[in-house]
Amino acid sequence: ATVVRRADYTAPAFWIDTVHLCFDLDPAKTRVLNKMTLRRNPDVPAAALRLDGDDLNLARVLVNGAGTSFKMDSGQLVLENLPEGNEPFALEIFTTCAPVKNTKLMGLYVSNESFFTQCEAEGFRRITYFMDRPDVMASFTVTLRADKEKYPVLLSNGNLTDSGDLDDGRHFATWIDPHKKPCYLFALVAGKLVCREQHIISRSGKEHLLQVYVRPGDMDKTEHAMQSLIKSVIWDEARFGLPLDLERFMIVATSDFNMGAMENKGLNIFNTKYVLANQATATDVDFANIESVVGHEYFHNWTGNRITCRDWFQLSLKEGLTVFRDQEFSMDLCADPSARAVKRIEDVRVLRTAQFPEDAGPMAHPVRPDSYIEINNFYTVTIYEKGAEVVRMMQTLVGRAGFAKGMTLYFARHDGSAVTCDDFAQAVADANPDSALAKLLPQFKRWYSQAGTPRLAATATYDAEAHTYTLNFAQSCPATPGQESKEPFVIPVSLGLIGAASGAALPLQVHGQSNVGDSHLFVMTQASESITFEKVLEEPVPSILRGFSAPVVVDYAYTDAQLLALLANDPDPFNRWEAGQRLALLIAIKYIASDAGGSSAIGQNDTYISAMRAVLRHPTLDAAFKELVLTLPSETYIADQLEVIDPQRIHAVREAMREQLATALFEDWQWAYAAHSQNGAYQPDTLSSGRRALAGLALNYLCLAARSSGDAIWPGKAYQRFKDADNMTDRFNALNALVQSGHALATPALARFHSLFQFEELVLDKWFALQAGCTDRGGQVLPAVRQLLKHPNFNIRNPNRARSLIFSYCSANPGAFHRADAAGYVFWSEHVLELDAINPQVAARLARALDRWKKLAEPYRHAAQAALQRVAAKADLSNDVREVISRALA
Ligand code: HT7
Ligand code: ZN
Repeated sequence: ATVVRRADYTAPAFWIDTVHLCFDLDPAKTRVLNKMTLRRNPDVPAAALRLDGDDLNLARVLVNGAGTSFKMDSGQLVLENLPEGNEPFALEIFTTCAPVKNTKLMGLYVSNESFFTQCEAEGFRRITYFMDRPDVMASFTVTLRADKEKYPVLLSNGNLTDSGDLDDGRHFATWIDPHKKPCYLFALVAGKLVCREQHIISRSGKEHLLQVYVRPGDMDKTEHAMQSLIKSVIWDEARFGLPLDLERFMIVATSDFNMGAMENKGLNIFNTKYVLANQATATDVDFANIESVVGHEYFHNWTGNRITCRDWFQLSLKEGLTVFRDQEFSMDLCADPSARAVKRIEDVRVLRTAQFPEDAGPMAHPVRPDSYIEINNFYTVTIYEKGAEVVRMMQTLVGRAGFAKGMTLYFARHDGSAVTCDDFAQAVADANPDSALAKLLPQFKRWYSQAGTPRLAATATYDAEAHTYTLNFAQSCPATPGQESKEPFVIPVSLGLIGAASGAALPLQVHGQSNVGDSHLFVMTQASESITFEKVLEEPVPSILRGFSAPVVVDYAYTDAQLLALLANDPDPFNRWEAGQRLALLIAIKYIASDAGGSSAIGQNDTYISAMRAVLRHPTLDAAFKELVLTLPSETYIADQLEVIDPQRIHAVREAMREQLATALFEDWQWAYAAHSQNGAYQPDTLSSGRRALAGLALNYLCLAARSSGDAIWPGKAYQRFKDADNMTDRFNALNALVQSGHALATPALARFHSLFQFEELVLDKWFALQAGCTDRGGQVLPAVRQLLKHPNFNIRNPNRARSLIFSYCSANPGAFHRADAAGYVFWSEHVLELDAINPQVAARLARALDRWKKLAEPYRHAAQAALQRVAAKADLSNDVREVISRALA
């Protein structure tokens, strides 16, 4: 396998100005005629033209209409005898491919008898020979021809300029994209689809046609996606002055898709999971995800499409920035500051449970990686979520208005080109010359080049006589593969102080500074640094890293009393939630350490329980926030805090803590359920979804408590709720409560759920995922999963279904997966190999389930290593899986 290195980048030897593609669509043999005009790039030394190709049958190559010599080299079509000079020349290439055999879902493939494409990152080469790299931008004209009855809808990027009937029941459509684009943004769709459409007039007075295409039968699930799209258009124009630059913007849903969605210019292709929703089939979380993914893809139209990446090492240029934009979009749509904070907490939870472990494991890489074997393996939480945090820190350092100015300068400088992460950071800094970002730019950019999660160790001293309070910080960053030592980062630390006794937010007076507020941004640049606050009249508790102002771990030896003070009083909702999580973590870690391998009995934890009761019963905190505070840190997050991971021990302690919360707060949960379960007509807004989330958590705890007491009332109520609910959120929460508490009523409820929704693919995914992710009591989950593999609704070729069963078990259910008998790992290795033969991208994601095997306690560690070695021993592994497994074993 070849290693691709960022340092080896060279500009292309040729430019492709225009591309005219003509497709004769046929599932078994699609013909592709590719007519291009090219010219030599005068800025680089003359070289042969190398065109990428993969799984194509080449029939003809003509240069300026005449046959030419060519050779094949490592899958590339190499043309050496091309016209000299800088004049454009015509190149015509005729190939065929077999979409129906394309199980990788990259390039042109068939799903439910329709044609779809996926070209990012390197799928276009599976459609035709091309310079498949993002810095080659061309004008595309596309003609599609297909059987009219089977494929009545023919779509591609841009504007429809011609269409009509052909002989033999076939028809055609020609699309011209007015914008130059890299080939990874090319798309076509052909099939039996219906669409919801809406005309909108944008701020500038231009009219646009918005369309959402789905399979017939799914029209009643398209309203929310359309509304999300309209909101996205309005938001990007209002917040960043970025208008829709197309007459027509289309979204098409397919149920076979490797990722969430794809931002092809004017023709976004989506996984159905992120389009289809109505109250009967989708949960509040689904509704929220759809809004944010529709926003994300739409926002790519500027950050990604108008300005794209010079090479794939710059992937976070578009992904980190666009995640940041979709996070801001969701926050700006929130009705109040509390809902904004809830969204921020949810985003940080994803970062800490998925990205922090990645940054500490064998796949750790910088936000701008230096090398890769398979680019598909680098669509990671580091590129996306950590990348978004890096952009967020820039905004913190230049302010919201300053950041908007930075965006404006970025577009003024680079619109229509393919650029680097450096170009983006430079634009934001140059637009804010007096900012801390501008002054610290070279050091700030270490966030792009150094992998690993920095740790910020804090200590404090209070001088009660001088009324000064000093916080000392020391930063460090662990070694990561290929990076032994790290230079200090620029860390924006948002700080506050809370009176330990009064609970009041203390005014912050920093020596030598005139402004006094109750929050202060301390920009740390050295390995160790201090800050002193003056006129501190009472002993404070530090509120460090408010709003999670940097993607770091804060080590401060908080006492329980300090955490309780923050939980009760911190005006920063993020740190208020964080205090509750720290309290729970302290308890979990104490019991995990106290008796490795022994009983899971835990002590009283009265203070914690009372604090949780106070939050639950709090008169003004909102329901969504309470739900987050009362949810214990995940097993994965707890594991990430430990040097050695005993997954069974972690599971047992966390379950014991859940049972304790369930029984000790039984009456409070009853109250919470009653107070939050009537919500009137269903609306997926943040307020009512927060109420449903809290009612769902309450029901979960009530059924869990019933398990210990033997009481049948709450399981009975949950079953009733499950049957009567008028929306999927309440119905699924009730089902979840029965399944997770292991109550006998779970069996009929699951059967009923299946029969109600057997024709709803996305709901069946939930049904599979719930069973595979269920709390293990005595090892029943793996046999159930194996049984479900044989279910008539299971299909390993469909990524959503594979994820719902296999991934939910291997990657999202540590208590069931890490078995002392190694059977979970055997299951994992079998399915990595099976999937690799079908869809390497999906297989490589599954392969990552054992990333952290070196931290496992015995007997898990050896068993996991053996499973990895079994996979590694397979001779014809894909590059995708080989890269993940080799890094894990290195
Ligand atoms: N930019 C899109 C990436 C994507 C993708 C990458 C590899 C293989 C399949 C894929 N589907 C979509 C998604 C996004 O970030 O918006
Ligand atoms: Zn994206």
